[in-house]
Amino acid sequence: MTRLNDLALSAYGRPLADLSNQQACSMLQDLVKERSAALAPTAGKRRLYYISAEFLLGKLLTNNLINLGLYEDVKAQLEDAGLSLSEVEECEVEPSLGNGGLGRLAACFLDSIATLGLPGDGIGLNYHFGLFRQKFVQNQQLALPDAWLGEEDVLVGGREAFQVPFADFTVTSKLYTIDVLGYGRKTKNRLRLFDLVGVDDTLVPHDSIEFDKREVRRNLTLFLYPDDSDEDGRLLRVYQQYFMVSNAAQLILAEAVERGSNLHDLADYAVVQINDTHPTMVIPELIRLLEEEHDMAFDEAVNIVSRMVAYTNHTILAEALEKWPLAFIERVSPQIAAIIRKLDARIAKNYDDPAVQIIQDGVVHMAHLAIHYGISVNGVAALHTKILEESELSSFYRIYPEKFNNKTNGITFRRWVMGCNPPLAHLLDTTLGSEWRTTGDLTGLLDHADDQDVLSALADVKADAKGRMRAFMLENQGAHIPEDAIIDVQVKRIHEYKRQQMLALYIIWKYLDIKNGNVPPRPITIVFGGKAAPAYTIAQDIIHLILTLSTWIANDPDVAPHLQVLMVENYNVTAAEHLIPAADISEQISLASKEASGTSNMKFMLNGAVTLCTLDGANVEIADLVGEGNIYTFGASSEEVERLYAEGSYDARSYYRRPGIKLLVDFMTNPHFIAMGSAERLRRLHDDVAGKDWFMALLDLEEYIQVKEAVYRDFEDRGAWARKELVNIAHAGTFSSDRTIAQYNGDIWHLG
Ligand code: 26V
Repeated sequence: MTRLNDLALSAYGRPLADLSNQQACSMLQDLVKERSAALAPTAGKRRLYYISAEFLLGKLLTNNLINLGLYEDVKAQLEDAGLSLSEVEECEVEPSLGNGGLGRLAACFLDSIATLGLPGDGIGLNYHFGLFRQKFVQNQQLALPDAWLGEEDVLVGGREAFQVPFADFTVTSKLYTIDVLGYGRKTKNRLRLFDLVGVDDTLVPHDSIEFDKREVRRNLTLFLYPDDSDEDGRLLRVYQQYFMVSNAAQLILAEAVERGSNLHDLADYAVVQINDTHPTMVIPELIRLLEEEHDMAFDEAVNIVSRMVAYTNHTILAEALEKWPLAFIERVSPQIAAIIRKLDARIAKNYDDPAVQIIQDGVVHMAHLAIHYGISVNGVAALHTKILEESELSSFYRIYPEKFNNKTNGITFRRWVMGCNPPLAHLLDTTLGSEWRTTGDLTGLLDHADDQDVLSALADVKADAKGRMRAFMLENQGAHIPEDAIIDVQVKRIHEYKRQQMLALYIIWKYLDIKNGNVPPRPITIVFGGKAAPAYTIAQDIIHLILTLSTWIANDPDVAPHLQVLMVENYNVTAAEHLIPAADISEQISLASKEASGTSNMKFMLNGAVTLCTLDGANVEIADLVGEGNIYTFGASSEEVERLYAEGSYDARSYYRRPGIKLLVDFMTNPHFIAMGSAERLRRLHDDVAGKDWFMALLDLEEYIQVKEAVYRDFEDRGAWARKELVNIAHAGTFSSDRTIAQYNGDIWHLG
């Protein structure tokens, strides 16, 4: 392996020990670039294109070093020189190209596709200001532009790529490439990020994410999910989507031809996985290109494209199922609108069920387009797929039962244990040997479930992770976490269905209980993290409630020593890597049927947290694997919830009136508490929970409180708890994204 000291001397004219962290960071990034430049692209006739509006990559350095097999050596050499890899990595800026679970899943998938040696690239957009950077001001979320690209482009080497024809003008795209390395592989894949030639960063002020939405020729790739609360914003999203898929389609065709396709056999050369509906217009765009630029007959083009596109559904929430007025698509690309009309007419001719039409009342249902003209529809956990088949998409399931399949999500072990928890990876090596690193199989741990040495080593690993997390929280936001605190974590986008408000109500209960003299045996630290969509008022209100509770409790000397509430500012992949290894309890408390899968649940489990959950998404599979006693479940079942919605019989008011519940909900508007925050926000949230509670937090609240108390009690039996931790880790292998990707390939892609 390269002597880093020699590298330092030649790059900076001084020894490694004298480099700043920033210099060491750029030097290592250059080393990774050089090594990956030497790798050949993964070969194969049939290539996968994974198109996604989001890729939530996280920092790349550690992951790349792990995959190149350089990690241990680099770490040791840095340490010998008095440097630390984790401090060096702090100098890397985390790319801001994703939003939540769907985007992080795409990043884990790229890692696994490369690791399995499969030929497959990601395709997305290079957003200059990404999602947004979250700041807390006066206990409220402030959304700022995240200028992650910095002064100079982090992504060098972009090349002019394609012309994208919009209705009124044509733009030129630029293509950036991030190499995607597989673990221990000699080949690489790529993430291809398209940008707009002429994009103008100066449209965005420093202190706000507002900009002129109509300047499409200059704003197209500024933000991921620009505000869509007005028509200009919604139109901009359609522009972005068409820009993304037109580039993708042009790239796919050019590369297929390069590999020898005559385009009549295109489906043998390319398969497209569309990550939720955002890339659905790739279907009409491929058809358009085959017709217009390659003189193919419409029917043949439709036939070919319908054999090469597969769709993954990530949510059943009605508001997240994309529907665009045909008139918008018409304004962006009349050719695409015309093709969609023709595709719709075929369906209307063959099927009279109104539920399966593509265009309904002038609105295009993107998922319907993807299902009719694709080879596969998959959900992301067993329960989710069942709900798609039996209710949400049942009309489609009746027509095309063979298209439906489940692919339970997974996470890459390179980032979510080797990268974020090296002491745990080391313990797994010494206990099991290192095969788990490639097989993902951790079940051998079960043989050690009663081995006191292993259990106590596991306790040390957790203590170590807590130390790193406490340092992170201190450095990042000046929070002091007690050394022996239980760490109880809920990190995910802020949404009513995920029910952060229910955990907030528990906190109020616990606060009052401690006030009444019931002091817990050790301090409890409850940590939230997550961003709220800027236009989603109630989610902003929930953040405000959490932050106000945090201040309120910190200011109460009776309670503060026993209960602490923290919210991580600007929760992102880097923060997750610090929090997850330290967690004792993983909060997965969505209203049953609403969380398609969840993936943080898998990351927590892999790092030895015990799950407190409803039977929703992949929690169901986790519960089946670890068995009773190693997980805590509560709440209404998904069938009960679906029945309540179907009957319209859930009555929040009747729960609110119960004295125990009313006390907690009304705390939000008690005059002292409200004086500390925004009366408008707290009253609105109060009235929403008490009067509507669309995601039924009050339905499950009493049982949640009871079960949560049992969890804290059980935590005090340290031996029994360590065993639960071990059993959870032992079963996490099922959730390796290598397993998920092998299934996608076996059932849908057939690459190679
Ligand atoms: C939908 C929309 C629609 C409104 C505008 C912005 C926007 C952005 C994203 C989406 C789709 C979100 C879907 C999503 O992230 N689903 C999550 O996917 C994870 C990976 O499959 C899964 O684990 C989570 O349960 C699911 O919520």
